[in-house]
Amino acid sequence: MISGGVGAARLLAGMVQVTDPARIAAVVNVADDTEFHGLLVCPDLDTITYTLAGAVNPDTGWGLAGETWAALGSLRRHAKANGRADIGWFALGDLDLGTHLWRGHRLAEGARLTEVTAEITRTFGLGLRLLPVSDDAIRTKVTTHDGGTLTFQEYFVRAQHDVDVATVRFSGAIEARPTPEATVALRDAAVVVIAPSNPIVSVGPVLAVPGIGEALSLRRESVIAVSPIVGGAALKGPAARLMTNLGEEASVVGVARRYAPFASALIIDTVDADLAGAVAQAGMTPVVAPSIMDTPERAAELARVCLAGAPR
Ligand code: FO1
Repeated sequence: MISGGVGAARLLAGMVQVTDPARIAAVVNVADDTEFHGLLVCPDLDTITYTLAGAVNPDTGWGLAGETWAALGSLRRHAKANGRADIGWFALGDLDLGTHLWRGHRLAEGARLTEVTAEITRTFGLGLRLLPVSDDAIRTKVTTHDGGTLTFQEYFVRAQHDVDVATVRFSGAIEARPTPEATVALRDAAVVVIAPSNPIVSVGPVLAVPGIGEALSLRRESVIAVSPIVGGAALKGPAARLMTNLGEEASVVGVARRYAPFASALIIDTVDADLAGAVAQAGMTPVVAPSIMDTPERAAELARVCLAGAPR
């Protein structure tokens, strides 16, 4: 599954109910990743891990349930005393910090992000494979109309994505190489599912890695996508506003136009059934099915549609 954060985590939680987790590989976006205080934070990888482990903070969809904030409080005390409001705005909880300390330690030893991710999923007892699309650094950069450039987390968290975006680019994507594990997973999978993640800043950076977009186009008939846009809006996050900012239609039709080159079917929610014809016009086979995963059962049902729906 081509995966971002929360939407992918929900669908994967459905997938593991309907098929053997050992047969599932998630190829995950790494362009949200950001260095904080010398530690690499990987929000999409960690959100999926924590969600599938049943350990995610249910209120936020990221970080760990039952979190405490002692270390962050101490960091913010230093920042306040020394006039550094630019330090400490990204909330790292004490339990979550343990994950970043482990990852930072292992990366400093020379381990690949793919290896470290496998270790973290082992810690949390996950059965599926979580594969960063690349072990190289890819970083989403957003420019705003006043000419400012923001890292993804500055855009998403500090600005609360409440800004209009002029351009989105994935710094490092051109030079990045897909990992061997991700390449093999996308080659050998019976079906590739594009999760209901943000088409621009979650799916986009994965497909921007040289070789990934082409690999999907070659097997387009067995690639199926779940629209992250329902009734013209994103279920969570800035997808609709971003698409509009970039001149794309914030609808299932806009998603179909974006995904048609590398995916053959698009699952759209029942509220968008009247747009099925327009989705077909855009070059994708519409599959109408309930797409709002507000219960585990709904997630499992959508997972079944993905596994059955892909035209062979
Ligand atoms: N999202 C926020 O809105 N505020 C935060 O302080 C925050 C901290 C954070 C820490 C670790 C982590 O893995 C994710 C975190 N997120 C936070 C979510 C993060 O911005 C993700 O990039 C989004 O979920 C989009 O993928």
